[in-house]
Amino acid sequence: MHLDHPHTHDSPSAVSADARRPDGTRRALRIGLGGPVGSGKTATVAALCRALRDELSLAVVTNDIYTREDAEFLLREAVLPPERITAVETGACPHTAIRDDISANLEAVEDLEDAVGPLDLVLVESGGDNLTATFSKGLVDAQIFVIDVAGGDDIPRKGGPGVTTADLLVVNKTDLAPYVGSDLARMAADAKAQRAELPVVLQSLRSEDGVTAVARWVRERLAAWTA
Ligand SMILES: Nc1nc2c(ncn2[C@@H]2O[C@H](COP(=O)(O)OP(=O)(O)OP(=O)(O)O)[C@@H](O)[C@H]2O)c(=O)[nH]1
Ligand SMILES: [Mg+2]
Repeated sequence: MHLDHPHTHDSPSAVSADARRPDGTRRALRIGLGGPVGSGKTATVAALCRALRDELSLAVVTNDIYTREDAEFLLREAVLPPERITAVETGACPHTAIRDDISANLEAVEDLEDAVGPLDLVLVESGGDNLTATFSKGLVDAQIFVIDVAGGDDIPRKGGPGVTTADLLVVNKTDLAPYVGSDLARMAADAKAQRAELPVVLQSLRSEDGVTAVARWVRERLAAWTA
């Protein structure tokens, strides 16, 4: 049981305190991707890298509990040059490393900026977790919560801070809906009811559109960040 997390009620929309590096230059926009195990976080990160790497300077931090599996996947897929991909091995519940003790992740982000910067964007993927997992606003400026249709079409209705307060909710693997009996219209309606004006994207990375809508949202965030 985790009953004592002091940061659970941080507003994920709030911007990290230190928007500038010690030398006064603006640091990269940091976007976190969280969500349940296997929902498609790494696949979304890979697709975002492919969509944005020619127009932006970007890097990725992955979190796994016991391995570097996700970083190794991104390296194998060559979505970015290897020096732009770093793994954090959390050794504990993933949310601990993105919300409670963010030091290893912050260090990873700052080391990347030092090594290959200046960067426009750093994507931080959380290890797969549960519906309560959110990022500390001290680590990321905006967060995407990724769920998928195969996890059950009642997930948006079940709520939790990821579903209700993430800056963007992604309902992934819509191509699988017919096979698992998920009602996409209901998922979209439930998500809207939980999130009021906050955006929701339904996507299939197996479709032609792929990550287009999420990439557009990232570009908008970046434009606001650099404005
Ligand atoms: N059919 C289908 N499969 C997908 C889609 N997106 C991801 N997958 C597959 O789903 C599986 C899990 O995807 P990952 O990206 O590894 O999921 P993850 O959320 O990073 O998983 P963890 O980091 O282990 O929590 C992989 O086999 C992906 O190829 C999609 O849109 N449609
Ligand atoms: Mg992953």
